[in-house]
Amino acid sequence: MLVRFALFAVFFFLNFSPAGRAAETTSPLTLFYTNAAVKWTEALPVGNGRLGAMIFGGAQREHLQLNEATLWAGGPYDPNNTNALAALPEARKLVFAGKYDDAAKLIGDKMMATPLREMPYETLGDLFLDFPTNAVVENYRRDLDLDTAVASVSFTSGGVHYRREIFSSAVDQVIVIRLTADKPGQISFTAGVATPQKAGVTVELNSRAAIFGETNAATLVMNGVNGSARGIAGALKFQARVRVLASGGNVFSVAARPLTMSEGGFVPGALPYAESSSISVARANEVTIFIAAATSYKNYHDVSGNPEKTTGQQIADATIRPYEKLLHTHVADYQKLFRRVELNLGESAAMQLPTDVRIAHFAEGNDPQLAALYFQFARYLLISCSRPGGQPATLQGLWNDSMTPPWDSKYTININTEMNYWPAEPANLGECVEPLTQMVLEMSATGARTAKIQYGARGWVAHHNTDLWRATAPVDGPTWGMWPMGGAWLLQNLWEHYLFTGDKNYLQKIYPALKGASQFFLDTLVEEPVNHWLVTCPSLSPENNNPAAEKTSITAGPTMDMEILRDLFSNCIHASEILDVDESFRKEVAAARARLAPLQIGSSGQLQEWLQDLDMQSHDLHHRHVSHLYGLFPSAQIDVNITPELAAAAKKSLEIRGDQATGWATAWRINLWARLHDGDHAFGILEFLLSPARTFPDLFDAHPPFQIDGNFGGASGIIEMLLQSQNDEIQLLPALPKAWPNGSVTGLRARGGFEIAMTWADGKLVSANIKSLAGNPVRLHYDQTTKFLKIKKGESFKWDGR
Ligand code: FUC
Repeated sequence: MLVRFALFAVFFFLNFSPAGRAAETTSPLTLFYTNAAVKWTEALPVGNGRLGAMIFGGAQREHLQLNEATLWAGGPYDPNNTNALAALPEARKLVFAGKYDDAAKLIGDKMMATPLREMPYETLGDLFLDFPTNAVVENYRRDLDLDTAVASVSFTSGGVHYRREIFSSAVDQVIVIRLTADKPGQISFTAGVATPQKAGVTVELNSRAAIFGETNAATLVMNGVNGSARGIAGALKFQARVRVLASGGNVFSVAARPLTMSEGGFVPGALPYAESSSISVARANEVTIFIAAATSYKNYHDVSGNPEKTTGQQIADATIRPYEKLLHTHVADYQKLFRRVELNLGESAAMQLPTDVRIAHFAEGNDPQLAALYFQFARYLLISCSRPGGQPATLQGLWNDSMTPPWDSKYTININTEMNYWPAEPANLGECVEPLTQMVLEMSATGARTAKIQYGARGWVAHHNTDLWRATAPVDGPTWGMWPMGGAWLLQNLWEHYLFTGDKNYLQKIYPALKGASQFFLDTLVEEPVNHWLVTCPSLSPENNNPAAEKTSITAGPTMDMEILRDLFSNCIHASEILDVDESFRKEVAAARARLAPLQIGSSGQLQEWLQDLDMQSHDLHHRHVSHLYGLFPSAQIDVNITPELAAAAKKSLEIRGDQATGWATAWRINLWARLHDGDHAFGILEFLLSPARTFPDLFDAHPPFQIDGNFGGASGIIEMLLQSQNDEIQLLPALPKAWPNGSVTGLRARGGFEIAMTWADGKLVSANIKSLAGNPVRLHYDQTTKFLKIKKGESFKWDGR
């Protein structure tokens, strides 16, 4: 097999490889391209959880589009609508009378947030490096190494081989760009920054900084204020610093003196930045560029930070460290997280092709490794956009080039933000959930105001969106916003963190939020008139119009709400037992749980999405959201073994909905089919997700437009095909598709505190290693065999599945 592969590789390079490709070998963990990015979705992302860049990699013009995770529009604000509470009884009456459109009108008039929309996440701006050459570029390659989190660009031009390395260090909190050439005195360029923000750029010259011998330095300093949006004034200031440190040659500010041609300068064309605030480097041997950025954001109600001090310090600290040291600490820090999981789904010659070509051909079926790369890319993205102390992954993670991005690149919490974190625990990146935990705890404070002002209720509530300022009131319009379940769903992600780790301190920390959310529903659930079940009202089944209405989604007690509430109440009860608190409250919660509307199977054998059997009259049978199937995944209330009738109904609903939808919705379907133990069906959907229709050349998910949830949901789907651990049972290879007959994985996590490694061949388990991290008992299942085990904490059990 190996020999065959090697032969093919040689053949490939001789016959198809553009000049020089053979020079660099492509590891299984590398994305690579033979052209510079033209579009943003061809550029490659780096990030340290806070500071991100999209790298275009042009030979004549390098372009880094930059982001800082707290640079959003607006400032602390209170969107709650004081008219809502008075309108609530009437809204409920109209819903229960079946006058959904009238209810929606009333809700739209009286209950929506002011402003009606939340604040967008914004770009920081762009760094351009313009190189004075028109020489022919050969041997061009740009790549992103997921094993080191370093992007690089290399090419030959005018007889010189040039190389750039770029990474965003979480240790040093700067982006580092290293430019080298294989001959001395060959690096000349002009560096400038541009931004759509209200900002000014100045240059600080530090001539002869002389830190590493013959060194010159200068710094671009961009100071600005964030945007205002929807009537909320920008309350943040920000600063970005770009320090250019050259070894050999000279560094000038163009403002001080323009470069002459003989100094390696050139007459720039239309530069996207002000020439008066750019830096030129002439004839350097090598150059290191440091980028730091910060805003005055401290938290959702405090914007008194000092970005100038922060960036100044970060740049000063980074500059005195040799490049090799910066690189080494970055790689070591990143690999602590990244290297926990290895996945091998099989290899083929297609691995040697550029990534964009592989995406175009994935459906042909000879590139199983691309699925492994896609999985590891999601892990790379999560490590790069969600680090402790920072902000959670937005709709675009950390990467956004606009002031008005799609859906504001904020947090849509009726699926998208939750999906972002689906792979976090099983893919052994539990630490990356910390920003989400912090956000939810903050929302439990802002959401308490919404609960009180808009519902007259205790506890807290959040609707279908939130932003940097932790807004929790219903936004956008009744059809999208009038959904009180966003906070409760997010709590399920936090609960999962507890299930995977068994960390009681963590449980203690999130318990008040669990309790507060439960209190809100104890105060606001109402009895529906037909069966006298307790239901949410008004509410909706996310973004799917109510078939009994003309054109609104407004309804009472949609299935998803009941499912989320069953989880919330159960988790709250369970937590209060573990922590031994709130005994009488626990009973109240249990009583309410018993009265929730049950799951119902409709006349077409489908799982009902609404209280009434309306699915087949849907305005959109193939709607992207599959909200009522929450019970099957991410929840486990519906289970092929425990509740087979409901699982069959969920399957029917899935068949009706179809396989292909927007990026995230396609990814959700993969997870659902894996939970139905149909690996081949799941794989067929993965083929669509990994096609150019749903994956951009840089492997970013295409809703379209770019939305990162599909990357994370897709990775989660791949895990669900290999390993499941719901309902107290670890299932090995529960949905292995025929397309992956041979493979192995190490480092996956299972609920209850286990770490799993597996090898399989010819579609059958060869061996599994189950390491216990918490000493909990476990039920282990493969194929037809179940084993009950008690593995001591820290010890492992090896199994061949028989
Ligand atoms: C939800 C989805 C859309 C989109 C948006 C960000 O509203 O229905 O498809 O993903 O979030």
